[in-house]
Amino acid sequence: MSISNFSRRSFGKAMGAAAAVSSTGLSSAFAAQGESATEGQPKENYYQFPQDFKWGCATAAYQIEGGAKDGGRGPSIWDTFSHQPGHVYENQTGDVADDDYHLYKEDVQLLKSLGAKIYRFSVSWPRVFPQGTGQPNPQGIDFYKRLVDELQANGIEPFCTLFHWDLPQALQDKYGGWQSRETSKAFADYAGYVASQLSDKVHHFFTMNEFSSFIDLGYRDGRFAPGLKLAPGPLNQARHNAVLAHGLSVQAIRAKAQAGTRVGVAENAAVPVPVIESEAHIKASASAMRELNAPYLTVIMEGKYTEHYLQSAGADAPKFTPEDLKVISTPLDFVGLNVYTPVYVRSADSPEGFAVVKNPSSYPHMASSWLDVGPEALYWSPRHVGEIWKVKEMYITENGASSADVLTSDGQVYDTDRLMYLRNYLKSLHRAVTEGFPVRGYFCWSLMDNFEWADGYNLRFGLYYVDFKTQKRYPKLSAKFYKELIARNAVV
Ligand code: GBH
Repeated sequence: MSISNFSRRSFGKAMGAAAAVSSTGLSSAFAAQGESATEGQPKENYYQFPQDFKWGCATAAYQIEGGAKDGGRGPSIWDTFSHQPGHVYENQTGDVADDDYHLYKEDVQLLKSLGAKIYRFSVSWPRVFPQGTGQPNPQGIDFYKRLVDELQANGIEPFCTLFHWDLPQALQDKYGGWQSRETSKAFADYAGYVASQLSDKVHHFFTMNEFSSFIDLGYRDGRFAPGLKLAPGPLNQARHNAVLAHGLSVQAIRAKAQAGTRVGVAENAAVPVPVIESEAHIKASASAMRELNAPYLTVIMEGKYTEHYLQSAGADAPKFTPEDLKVISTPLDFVGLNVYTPVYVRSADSPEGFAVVKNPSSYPHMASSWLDVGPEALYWSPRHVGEIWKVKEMYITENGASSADVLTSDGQVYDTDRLMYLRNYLKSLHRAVTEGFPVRGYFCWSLMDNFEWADGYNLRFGLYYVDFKTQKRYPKLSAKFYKELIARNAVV
């Protein structure tokens, strides 16, 4: 769209108050008060971040790599699941995705062009161990070594996630995947191996991404791979095996990696936002934080399942030993938080002291129907984690939005809704950082459009638009926004 397509009125709006007042002849009145010095210029950066704050992007292996059969890669449960009809939008698969397995150098240039200083990618377990265990595949680990070298050569610090849902199919077949603690042990071996191979250059590892997504959606609702609908007992055991795998892998990474390697987790903890910022509702939201995350982040942080979780599970509670709980709560160097949407909470007279407030049907959401817009989530997530568990280092490991992006004939994407989303969420993050909650960096989800799990290629989360027929990438308006934001280290 060119400027001439704007009406005079919308142009004024787009340019902000400074242009609007000058067009109505009021600027001289403001000039008398000494306020015209920045007319037509960006105002000072009110939402300035600390100097050492790091900005970057996140992706995940199965969502971008493609190369499903290249370099000796074995099948993952997502290959199997997406190839069975009826699971993914239009039966699409990650066979090719963004073809990043071949185009990774080009994709590193996309990061560089944004000015990104950090990049969070994930390693495909079946690329490195095609059968999940046993002999590593040298070609598999070599791909990640080349990626890490390329990032380093371009001044981008790699942050590595070890599990973003692409479990080797062999472990699903042999053990029922996360239904067995054999898978937990296999994960620790794999994690230790990758850390031994990459920790000369990768100093930050995330064990797992979003327990509730791959367990609750994969083993309870059947919407994600492996598509199971387990009863509550086996489901709670799978949850336990997943956090146990996390803990075992923290220990394996520390045992096998170079000294100084830092380890954390990347979790989409439910984010209770108090309906009103009054004492009663804030206290309720803090209780909700512990209870709504009981099987995952709470047990990792506290080394205990909450009474309420165990009681309400009754006979279906997971079976575990005291030693398990110690392993699960092995101290971490940092916590990664994936933040998309809030859970509104109010105080209540119930024993737990809180109630979840369901949003009305008019509540606004992004292109993904689940993605309710609630910028405060990016304030309350680090605040709860900082206040309740005294975590000393945090990263926002994912935050971003889907939009019904349209590529114009001249190669532009005007994703104003994504800008609206990011701008407001980042103002909330700024508030958290300003109040001293130790968030050290932010990874936007995602660098580029990719395989959005059950939604296939139908929903786009990228800063870069991808034409999946040609594999050409185009910077959206949001990429330009993010670049400006990174350059000024402030919300713009
Ligand atoms: C993240 O999950 C993932 O880590 C990332 O891979 C993904 O691309 C990104 O979000 C965007 O979705 O279909 O109604 O059952 C965010 C948490 C959990 C939100 C699963 C969507 C499915 C809702 N997601 N959930 S539904």
